[in-house]
Amino acid sequence: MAYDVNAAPALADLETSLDDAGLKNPRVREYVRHWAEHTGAERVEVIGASDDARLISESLKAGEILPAGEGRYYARSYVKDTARSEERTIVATANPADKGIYDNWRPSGEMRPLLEKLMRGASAGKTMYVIPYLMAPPGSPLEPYAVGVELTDHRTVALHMIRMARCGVEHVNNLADPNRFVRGVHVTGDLANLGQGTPQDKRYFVTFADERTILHFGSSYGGNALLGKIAHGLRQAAYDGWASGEFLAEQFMLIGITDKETGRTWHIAGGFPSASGKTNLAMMLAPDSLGDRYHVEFYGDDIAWMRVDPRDGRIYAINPEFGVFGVAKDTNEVTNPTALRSVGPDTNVLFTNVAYNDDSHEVWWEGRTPEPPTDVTGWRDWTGQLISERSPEEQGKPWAHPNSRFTTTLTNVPNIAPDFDARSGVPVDAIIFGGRTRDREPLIRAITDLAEGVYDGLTLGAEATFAAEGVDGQLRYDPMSMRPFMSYPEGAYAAHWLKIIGAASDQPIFAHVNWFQRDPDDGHFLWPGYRENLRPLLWLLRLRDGEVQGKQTPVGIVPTKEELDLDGVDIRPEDLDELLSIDTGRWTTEMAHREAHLAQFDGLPEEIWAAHRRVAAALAAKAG
Ligand code: OXD
Ligand code: MN
Repeated sequence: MAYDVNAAPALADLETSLDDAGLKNPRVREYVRHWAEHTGAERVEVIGASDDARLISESLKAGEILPAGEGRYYARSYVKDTARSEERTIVATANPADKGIYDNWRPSGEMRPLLEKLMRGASAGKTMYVIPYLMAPPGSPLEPYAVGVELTDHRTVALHMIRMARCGVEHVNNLADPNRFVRGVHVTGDLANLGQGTPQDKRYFVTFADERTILHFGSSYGGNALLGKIAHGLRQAAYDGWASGEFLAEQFMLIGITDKETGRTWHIAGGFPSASGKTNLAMMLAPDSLGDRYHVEFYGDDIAWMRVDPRDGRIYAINPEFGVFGVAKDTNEVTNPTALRSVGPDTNVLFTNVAYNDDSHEVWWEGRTPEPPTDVTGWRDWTGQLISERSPEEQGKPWAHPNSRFTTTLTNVPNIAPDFDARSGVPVDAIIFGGRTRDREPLIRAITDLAEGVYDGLTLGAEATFAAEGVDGQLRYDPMSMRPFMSYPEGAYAAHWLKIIGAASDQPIFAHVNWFQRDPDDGHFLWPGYRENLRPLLWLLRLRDGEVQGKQTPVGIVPTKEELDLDGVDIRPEDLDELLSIDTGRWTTEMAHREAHLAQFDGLPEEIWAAHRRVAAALAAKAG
């Protein structure tokens, strides 16, 4: 269909709607005008958090969302639009030196015209929602990097943004530099005709990092569409943090642990590749036997920005987000009761792609209960198909999509930290990394040297999850859990880490954790996990405070059995021995894989290579 420029909103109407919304920033208005004309949107609507109730009722009326109990809502996505697409995600700049191994770099001169062509007229007949937002607690020293305006032609995306970011015109009206905001344009496109996953794939998700512009075309799902979260909060912010030399933006959770006896609170930030339990850890409760003494507080489950605070020389972290976009699968009373409480009645939670009951408005996903509801009356799977009409061959198919989600604001999380929106963020005592590894990695190993800590983050990985992804026993490396979000070269990334953390006069301790070691014979997990994960973390904090010494190994310090508080844990002595020991042979094999992994990265700082050689030499001496 030819694009008819006359269908674009009359300029006068557009100005009136911007005036009515109180949008004063002239540069934002100019930007909205440009893209409204370019995409051919029929009308423009500026929205913020206070529009949520109205947007919800409009979406219900239009059938875009369905009621899922009191103050809970449900949406299905298009069937071929269910996850972030890494192969279609690109970082584009003018400088070829920005090309790294994982950032999928392309010249912006090539990508700009492509995206402009795809977006031209592509929102015809639709409303363009203008969403000014802030990816930081208000008043944060990182606020200048946190301001953005997303334009989206999808109302459900707008509802997600309101939950995931602080939204409203107040975030852009009085900027010291009115031009300093991230420009994010999201155009859904004709989802049924985009060739998702085929050689004719028309989708493009591009961050023009040096222009602070994000253009995403061809999806309305998750990080493809909520531009504040991953595109701005991680890719753009990581680039900005590097370019400015001021901060790190990482796919990290952030928690606080308070000792109620002494009143002391520690904070831990940490990166985990997907499917390694990051959200469960971030929402963890203290085990019953330690609950009288310790309280775990939630700050965030997915993103942390970290900088040095000149006032005390410590690393401070903020969670730039305002909500949780959590994976529903396997969330239940055992794995994450906190998550269930945060999606209860009147939380205004939005579920996506879980199973839904037309009659009772209940939702269900795999792992919510051990078995699906026995009475299937009214139940539809995530595609909208009635379970009762499934053919015999379809019976085994999951009811919910494996990447189905719940979207809820931070304030619904029962153990949200009281200072979660503190301007300065919170001081970080420890930075942890953890993957899903069935052997080799002990329960916890602490690293006190900065370069060895960064080296450990760069060699983070998780077991390949299915055969096609990797060789048995070999990790899929995911440096700092940032592989899909890297926006500049890895060598520079490592140097930037050394610089930022190195500038702190009181540096966090590093550690690598692994809750997933298994018995090679019967496959049982050696460590009970979940709430018990607090115990190795408490040991780490005591180590940092000099209260325990642990046992030095070639790959870090591990706890002695006596140092780990195991009161109330049901664990076999032989499993505990295994969890706290280092298999030199397995580690030596791993070192060769690490070397090949690191060798891909141009300009990797010598300190990182030196750390690698130190660990290798210590292992060789031990094997001796
Ligand atoms: C992700 C997410 O894709 O947090 O990592 O949604
Ligand atoms: Mn994530």
